[in-house]
Amino acid sequence: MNSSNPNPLKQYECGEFQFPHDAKHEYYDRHVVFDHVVSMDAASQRERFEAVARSLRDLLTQRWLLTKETHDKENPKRVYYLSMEYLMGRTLVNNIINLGVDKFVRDDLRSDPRQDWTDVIETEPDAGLGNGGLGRLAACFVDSLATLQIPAIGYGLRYEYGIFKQTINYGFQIEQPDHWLARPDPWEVTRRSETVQVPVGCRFGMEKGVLVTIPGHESKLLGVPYDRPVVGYGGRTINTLRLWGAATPDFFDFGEFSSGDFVGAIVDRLLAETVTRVLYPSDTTLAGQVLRFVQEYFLVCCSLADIVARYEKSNKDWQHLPDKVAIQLNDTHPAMAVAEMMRILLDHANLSWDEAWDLSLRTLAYTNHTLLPEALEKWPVRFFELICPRLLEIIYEINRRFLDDVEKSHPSDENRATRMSIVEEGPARQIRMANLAIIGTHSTNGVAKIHSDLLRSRVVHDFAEMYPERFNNKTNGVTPRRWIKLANPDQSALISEAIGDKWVTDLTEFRRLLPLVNDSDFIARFRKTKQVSKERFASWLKSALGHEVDPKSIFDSQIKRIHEYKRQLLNAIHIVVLYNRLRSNPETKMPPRTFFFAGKAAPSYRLAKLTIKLINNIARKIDADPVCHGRIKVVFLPNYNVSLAERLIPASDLSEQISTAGYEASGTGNIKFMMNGALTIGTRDGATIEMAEEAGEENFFLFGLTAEQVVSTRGWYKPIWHYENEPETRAALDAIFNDHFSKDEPGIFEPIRESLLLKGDFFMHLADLSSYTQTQQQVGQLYADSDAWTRRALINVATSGKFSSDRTISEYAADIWDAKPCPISH
Ligand code: 26V
Repeated sequence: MNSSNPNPLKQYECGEFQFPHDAKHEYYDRHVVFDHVVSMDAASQRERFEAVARSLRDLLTQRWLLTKETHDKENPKRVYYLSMEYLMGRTLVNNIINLGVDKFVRDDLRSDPRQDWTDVIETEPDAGLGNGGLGRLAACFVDSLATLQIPAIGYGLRYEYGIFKQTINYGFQIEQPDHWLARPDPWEVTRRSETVQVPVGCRFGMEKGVLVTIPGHESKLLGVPYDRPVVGYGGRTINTLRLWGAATPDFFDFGEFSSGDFVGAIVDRLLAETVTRVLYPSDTTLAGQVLRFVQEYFLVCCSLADIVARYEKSNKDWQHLPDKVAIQLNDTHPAMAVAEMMRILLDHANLSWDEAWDLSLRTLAYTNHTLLPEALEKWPVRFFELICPRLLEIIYEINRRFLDDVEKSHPSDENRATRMSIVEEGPARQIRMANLAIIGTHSTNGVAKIHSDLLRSRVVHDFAEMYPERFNNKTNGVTPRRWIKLANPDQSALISEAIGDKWVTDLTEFRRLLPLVNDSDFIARFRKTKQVSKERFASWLKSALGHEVDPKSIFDSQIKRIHEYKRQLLNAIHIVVLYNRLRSNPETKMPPRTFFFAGKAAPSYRLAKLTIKLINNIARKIDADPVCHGRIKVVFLPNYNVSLAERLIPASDLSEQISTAGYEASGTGNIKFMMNGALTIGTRDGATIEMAEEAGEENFFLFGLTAEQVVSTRGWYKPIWHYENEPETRAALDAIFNDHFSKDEPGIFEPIRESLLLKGDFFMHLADLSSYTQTQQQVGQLYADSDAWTRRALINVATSGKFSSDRTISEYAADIWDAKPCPISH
C-alpha cells in the first residue's frame, strides 16, 4: 500500500462541479459541507468537531490499514485484552498528540475563522465506558500496547449509555443518563461483515424494567463489531479497540418466536438489543442480575469467536494457539472465557480434553483488581443453565478434575476442597468466577506489590500454595501521553526544554531532572508552571461552575469513586477539625487551603451517597462562615470523569490517597498526581507504597496504620475510645451528628454515626484520624516554604518514571504473554 496521502477531492473537481473551498482545507471543509450538508458559515461547533475528527481519521486510515496488513502478513503473536470497561475519555486531542499532527491541525483546521477551538474540543463527549480504575487502566494499556508496537486488540462492549452523569441537587447526587452516542461517533467504524452469532439457551422478556429469561426456546444474538483506532505515539502502529454492539438476526423468525405477532416480534428484537444498552454503574456488589451476566457472556462469546476466526485464517494447526494468541482477562468479568475456549477446542476443533486444556491454559491469563470480598464475582448456576448450558457442563468437568487433584495433594481435606471448589454449595448454587479464572489460566497477577502479596497470603491462599508459579505482580502504570503531555502542556514544555522529549516514550528519563532540584532558577520556573495550571483551573471553575477559588491556596484534591474504604469521610472529618479550630480561635495559623472532592457513588450505595451530601453540606456551611473566608474552602466538583481529571490533576498541590491500608489494590490516580508535581498524603497502600519507595519516604507524607496493623488491631479496635478520649475528634463528630451542618435536615447523618460509632467503624477512620491530622499539619508547614515544597514536588516528578504504563505493559509482554513488538514500516 502507498502510505502517502491521497487527495480525496480530485473526484469532486468534475465538470462544473467544484469543491467549494481552496485545497488547503480539503479534508476539513469537505467533511463540514458534505457530511452535514451545511454551508461553512452555518455549521455548528459540533459539526465542526465531527469534521475535524473525520479529517484526522482520514489521515490515519492508511496507517491503520497498514498495521492490519503487516500483522496479517507477519502473523506475530497477538495480545487480546478482554475488558467489560474502557474509560477512554475524549479522543480528539489525544489522537492529534499521538499522530504528531499539531501543526497540521493548527495550520489547516484551526484556521477556520468560525471555529472556536476550545469549544470544538469540548463538544466531544467523554467515552465513559467504565466505572473507575479498572476501566481507565484498560484505556492506558491499549495506548501503551500501540505505542510499544505490540500487535493487540482490545475487546469490549459498545454501551450506548456510559457511566451516569452526576449532578448535585441540594447536596445530593442525582444520576442522569449519559447518552454519549446520541450523535454519530466520528471515530467508530462499523464492520457489519464481521458480525458474529452468539447462541443463547433461552429467550428474554422484560418484567418491571428488568431483563428476565424465558426458558424453553434457544435463540441467537448478533455481535456487531464497532472498531476504534488506537493510535500509538508517533503514529506508527495503529491498533484496534473492537467494541461489540448487540443486535438481532435479520433472519429472526417472526412466526416461531411471536406466533405471528408482528409487533411482538419487533419488541422481542429490541429486547435483544438492550444487552449492550447500558454500563453497570457499580464497582463492587451487584445483586445477581441476568442482564449483567448476559453482557459478560456476550463479550466472551463475540471476542473468542473473533480471535479464533483470526487464528484460523493464518494458522493450520491448533497446537500453536498459545504461540500466536495471548488473552488477558481484565478481572473475572470475562472469566467465562475459560469455559468458552474449552468449548471451542472440544466441540469445534475436536481436540481431546487434555489437549484442549493444555492449549487453553497456556493462552489465557487473569488480572485481579480488588481485595474486597464483596467484589469477587459469583454467578448462580441457574443463569448458566438457562443461558449457556454447555459452558456449565464444561465448568463442572473442569471442577471435577480439579477437585481430584486437590484430593490427591491433600487427601481427605474436605474443608480445603470446599473452599477451593468452583461451585459454592447452598440453597442456590453459585459459580465462583475467581476460582474458575485462577484454575483455568497460566497466570494470575495483582496490580501492585502489596496487593499481589495480600492476594497470595490472604484472599486465595490455597491456590497460591497449589500453583505458586502462576502468581505474579504487575504494578499498574498510566500513559504519560494523556496524563502528562496532553493534560499538562506547561510542565511538559519545561521538562522537554530541560531534558529533551524522550520521556514521552521512556519515562525513566525523568530521573535526569534530579540534578535540577538544586537549581533555584529551574525550581522557580517549575513552581510557575504549577501556578499557571492553578490559575487556568480557577478561571475554568469560575466560568463553568461559578465557584471562586484562590489559586494561591493549597489545592488539595481527593478525586476517585466514593467508597467507604477510600475514606472520603476521613478527609471530611479532618476539614471539620480545622473548621472547629478556626471557630474557636480565628488567629489559628493555617495556610489557606481549597479542598476539592470529585467522584461518583454507585446509585445504590447509601453510605457513599450520604458522604457526598455531607461534603456538600460542610462546603455550604464553611462558605457562609466569615471566619473561614480566605482560610479554608470546600468544593465538590460534580460529574467526575476523565476530562475533569485532566484539568484538576495538573493544578493540584496535594493528592489525597488515604484508603484503609490493605484495601486499595493499586490506585492509578495517585500516580497521575505524582507525575504532575503534586505531593501525596497517603497511607501505605497500593502503588502509593512503591511511589514512596521511588521518591524516598522523606518526600512523602505517609501516615496511619499499615495493612498488618489494620488486621491485628481489628479484634480490639473501639472507635468510641477515640470519641471519648480525643477532644478534637469528639468535637468534629458532634458537629456533624448534632446537625451543625444540617440545621434543616435533622438527623440526616445518623447512618454515618451508626457506621462510625455503633457498628465498629470497619474502615477505621477514627483509628487514623489523629495521625492524619498531624501529618496534614506538616503539609501546611512545608507549603509555607515554597522552595522546599517545590523541590519535593520535582523529586516526585523525577522519580515517577517507573509508573508509566509502558513499563507495566513491557512486563506483561515479557513475563505473561511472550509478545514482541511488530514494527510497521514507514
Ligand atoms: C466490579 C464489579 C462488580 C459488580 C458489577 C460491576 C463491577 C464493575 C467493576 C468491578 C471491579 C472493580 C475493581 C476495580 O475497579 N478495581 C480497581 O482497579 C484499579 C486498576 O487496577 C486499581 O488501581 C484500584 O485500586 C482498584 O480498586
